[in-house]
Amino acid sequence: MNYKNGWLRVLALMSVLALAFASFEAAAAPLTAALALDVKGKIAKTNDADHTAFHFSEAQLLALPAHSISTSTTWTAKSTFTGPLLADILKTVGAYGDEIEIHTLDDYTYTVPVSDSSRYGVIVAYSMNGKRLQVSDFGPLFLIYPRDQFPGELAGASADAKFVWQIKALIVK
Ligand SMILES: Nc1nc2c(c(=O)[nH]1)N[C@H]1C(S)=C(S)[C@@H](COP(=O)(O)O)O[C@H]1N2
Ligand SMILES: [Mo]
Repeated sequence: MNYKNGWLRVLALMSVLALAFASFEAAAAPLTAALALDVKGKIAKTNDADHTAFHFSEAQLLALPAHSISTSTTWTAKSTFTGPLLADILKTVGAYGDEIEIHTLDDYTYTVPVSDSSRYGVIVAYSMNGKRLQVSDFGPLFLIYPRDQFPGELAGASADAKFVWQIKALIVK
């Protein structure tokens, strides 16, 4: 075998392997949506160009102190949910309203009172049992109340509406 031909074959084989590996890696990459959250309405602090919204990046959400709530929900067996306190998000943006209108990727909207944040220590969860919530699995952000600790107030069908998943924005009213 000719010396030059041999090396060309090795190079060709290596590029085929590299390409195959690259596409395998792309296919195996987890479908985790980047965390992001927009807060608008009655807020004293904004960080966007036209001063109407506070946009939380993934890094900003992860920088807030993480809190956990262990509870069952209508859709999930008892699990540990983790994320920032809704109260800390509201504090960061200087929220001064009484209600929060929540908007989601699937265009569901529900309004909860700001008082829920301190009464129940509500969290905006980005993980369940240590795993990031996927969009197909209530992610990227899921409003979690300590339902098991307040069965009278939070376990009924009417309270289910508070467990809003696929959150993309909060409007303080
Ligand atoms: N993102 C999102 N969260 C949501 C909903 C929704 O449609 N989208 N439905 C809410 C309401 S009104 C209740 S009762 C339950 C409804 O969930 P279900 O569609 O499984 O009945 O989840 C709450 N959270
Ligand atoms: Mo509902």
